[in-house]
Amino acid sequence: MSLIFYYAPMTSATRIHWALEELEMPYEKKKIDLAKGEQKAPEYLAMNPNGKVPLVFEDGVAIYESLAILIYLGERYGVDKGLFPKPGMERAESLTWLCWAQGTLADAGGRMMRNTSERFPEDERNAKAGESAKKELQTALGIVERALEGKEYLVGGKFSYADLAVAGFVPFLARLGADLSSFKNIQAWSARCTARPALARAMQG
Ligand SMILES: N[C@@H](CCC(=O)N[C@@H](CS)C(=O)NCC(=O)O)C(=O)O
Repeated sequence: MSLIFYYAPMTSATRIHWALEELEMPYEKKKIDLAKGEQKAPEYLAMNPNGKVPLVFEDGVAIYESLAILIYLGERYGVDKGLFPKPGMERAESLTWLCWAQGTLADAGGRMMRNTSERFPEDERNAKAGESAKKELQTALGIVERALEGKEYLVGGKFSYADLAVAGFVPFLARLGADLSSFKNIQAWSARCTARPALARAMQG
């Protein structure tokens, strides 16, 4: 077993946990206790100088940033398993969704959270920035809604890492206060994706 997955439950690592479970291949899990600061221990920082999860260590290389890990897993293992298209136009579509999920969708959600959530100090929150992030989030969700029109999944007619990359953020965004009520396609697709046994296994921690 050569792949080691460093994670903490209910964090950015959960999408990667889900992605690994979808592959149904052996890997070793190492839970990092964020509350104890294990992500800032020198031996961990030597692998990921950002001191964050997730991290995948394989063949002597530490791979961090969940987007990079998802692409790595997709390219190396996901093609054979039908989770990531081989190089070509469907691969390009998948990469678009993976990058868009992180750079546009989650970015708007993150800004909304930082500016509206009481978990962040009041003097660091900006109501106007929170409001415009919320609008951007609704616009972004509208893009997913239209992309799903007449389709069960985003790319190639079957579940893939493109769906995982986007749907993996939806429950978090809903908890944050994103309004999904008019997005019927997203609701049905998100329910399909999040009902997958691989996600249930990942959620066990
Ligand atoms: N851009 C990074 C974000 C990773 C991240 O923010 N991880 C958080 C958990 S959600 C973390 O490890 N926080 C611990 C810390 O900052 O000390 C990724 O996508 O992998």
